[in-house]
Amino acid sequence: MNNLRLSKLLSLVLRHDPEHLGLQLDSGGWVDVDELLARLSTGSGEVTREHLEMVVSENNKQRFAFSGDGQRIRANQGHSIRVDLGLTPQEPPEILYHGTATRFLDSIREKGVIPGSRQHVHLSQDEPTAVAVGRRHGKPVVLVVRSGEMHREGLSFFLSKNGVWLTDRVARRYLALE
Ligand code: HQG
Repeated sequence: MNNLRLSKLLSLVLRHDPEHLGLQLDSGGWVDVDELLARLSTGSGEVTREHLEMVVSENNKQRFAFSGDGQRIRANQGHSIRVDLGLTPQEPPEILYHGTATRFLDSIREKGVIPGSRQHVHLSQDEPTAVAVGRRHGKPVVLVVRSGEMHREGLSFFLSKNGVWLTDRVARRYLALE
């Protein structure tokens, strides 16, 4: 299996559909590495621990992490399955960015930014990252989020291990929109 295919399969299984490989995530989103390797190795050839470690360490967005003892693995963020990542709420920067596509703007004006199928709304620390996130859905547009104000009003923010800011939703009034 090539690296990209393995990485995409890990995203699917560790964020959305562990059943795809007959696995289950624990409450923290972890799966046993040996079990994962066994399931990955049934189809088109063996996946070794070394291969998995390489794909995890070289992943361009650091999407996955091993537990401290190396026996378990999970996705750092992006889940649609309900998991508790055990992240501690953090004070966000005054401004964060949400990259989206222009075709969603009308609906966002109405409802604010909502998590869709994922557990959280994903926010970026810088505009170029947000543009790249938005481009996945169409013509990109970057929304400026008044995260500092949200935080002062009691809303929680979490910073994933790979640098993505997460929050439950962003109400219309915290967005700089025309
Ligand atoms: C949009 C990638 C209509 C929202 C990225 C987004 C990220 C609304 C889409 C991570 C809406 C959901 C997540 C509303 C929000 N009406 N559309 N009221 N509120 N939306 O893929 O943020 O490469 O679930 O703007 O880098 O694009 O997978 O979320 O366009 O970190 O690791 O609904 O996925 O990471 O799309 O991306 P997504 P996202 P990975």
